[in-house]
Amino acid sequence: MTSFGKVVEYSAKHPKPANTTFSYGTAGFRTIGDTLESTLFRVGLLAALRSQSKQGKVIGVMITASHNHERDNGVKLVDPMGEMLQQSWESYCTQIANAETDDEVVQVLTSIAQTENIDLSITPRVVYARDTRPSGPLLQAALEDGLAALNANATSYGVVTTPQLHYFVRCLNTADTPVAYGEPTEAGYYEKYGQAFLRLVDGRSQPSKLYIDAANGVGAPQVRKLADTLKSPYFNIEVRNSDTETLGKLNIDCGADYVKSNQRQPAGMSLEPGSRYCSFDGDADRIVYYYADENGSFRLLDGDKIATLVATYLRDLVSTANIDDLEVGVVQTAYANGNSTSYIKDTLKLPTVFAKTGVKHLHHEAERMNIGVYFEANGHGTILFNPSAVSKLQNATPQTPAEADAIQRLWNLRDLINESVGDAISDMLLVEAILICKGWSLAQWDAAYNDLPSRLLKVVVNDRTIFKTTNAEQTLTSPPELQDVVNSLVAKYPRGRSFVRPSGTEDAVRVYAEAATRTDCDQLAYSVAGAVFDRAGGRGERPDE
Ligand code: G16
Repeated sequence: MTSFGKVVEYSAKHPKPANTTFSYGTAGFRTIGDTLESTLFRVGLLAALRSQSKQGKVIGVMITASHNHERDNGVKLVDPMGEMLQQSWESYCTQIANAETDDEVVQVLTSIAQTENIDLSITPRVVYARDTRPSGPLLQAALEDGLAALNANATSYGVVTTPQLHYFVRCLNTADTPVAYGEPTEAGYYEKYGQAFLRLVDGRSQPSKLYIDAANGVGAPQVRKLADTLKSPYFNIEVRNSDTETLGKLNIDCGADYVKSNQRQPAGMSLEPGSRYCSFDGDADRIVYYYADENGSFRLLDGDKIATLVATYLRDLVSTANIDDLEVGVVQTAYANGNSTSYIKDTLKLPTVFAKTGVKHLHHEAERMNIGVYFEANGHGTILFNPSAVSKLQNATPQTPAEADAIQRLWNLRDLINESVGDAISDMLLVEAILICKGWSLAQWDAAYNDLPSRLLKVVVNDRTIFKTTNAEQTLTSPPELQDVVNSLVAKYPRGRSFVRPSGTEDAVRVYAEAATRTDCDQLAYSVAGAVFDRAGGRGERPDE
């Protein structure tokens, strides 16, 4: 097929490493950066084909390994509305990445084009960006070869956060339509979210300084640009862990994943009672808050706490707005603290559902709700207003100034959040706006409910693909009998809960446990991790308290 005429020649420059299998997982491809050159080239080809399958809509490609170690890298595709790649195409990604020869690459492309009935005369349009990782430039060059091989109209956004790239894709594809999302530029991004924030907090008391741990990643320069754009006392920040130049610092002893997993402050931050802190991860799509209480103890406000804060605020606005049948719901994963779920159901009286780990799964569940709040406990999430909610807001006829104000606030909130994907910067503005409007400190936010003690552990095993799960990843179906062992361990502890699942982003198995006391929780977590290690091919050090 002539459309693929240049592919073999270009592909020869990016041979696939022998004896390596790639898989498009929770967040795209993710592994050691140096092994990904052929994959990036091929993702370029696939992005072009995906654009043609969408009649030339713009497709995004983000080169990042987010919270992972600096030596890792990864890539994911972004669909036209800024959402994650449609699931049915994930297997095409895996297929093309694993083609053993250049000719096989062409065969896979040809087969996809036929199966999807793609018009190859359409000019593909693709935009791409990367985070600050050292392997980024080389991988970007491989991607550019893939795009060139299919004559794509390709534009680089340079080094930006993952959610910024999602935003640009949505803006480009909605430009000049009734659902235009914004200006597809960095300045447009800061303007849209920044102005919505200022509209929400106008006239309220100014907050104290917010210390931001940027994980030595791309979030550091980007959040500073936001501050420069806003120039507002409502956005009074100091950025720490902002060294994106020195090798070996990204995500090390800092960042949202470190803070959430270790339940302690990052390096470079000593906590003063009364002060306010938050951490982004390496590509700024996750955020967690924290503070020291009056005894100096570390207190974490993770994705569950953000979800409950946001859901409470939205529920109250919706109630004041007095719009019939406008409902707020919450989507969580198995990692959600049991007490957060009880709080949502029993105190807030809001519906909540569970989805598998991975924002794409939560996003789809949230789309079914009028106003869907979704957050993973690790701080990855956002809010979605579905078309029915938007039309209810448009048709609302407020009878009182309070109703009119609540409706206006709901519009402003919608403008403040990145509806394409979880976004640390826009989520931070959201949390800040709600806290400013309520006049709350972090301790007042934290007081809504107490987390059950929880622990997240990693176990390295010989082959994590033998781990299979069901029931929103809360139950193992393989290896055989391991779930029975987990069940018998859980049964020993009051309010005990534990599950085991293979990571989609790291070569490890994750073990989550919670229980009524810290001691019980840790015992449960380590005994489950030990059982995984002993019975399912543990490698390296056995997990031990
Ligand atoms: C990615 C996904 C998240 C997921 C996380 C951990 O985050 O986007 O939805 O929670 O990986 O996944 P796993 O436990 O399967 O490794 P990020 O921030 O690394 O892109």
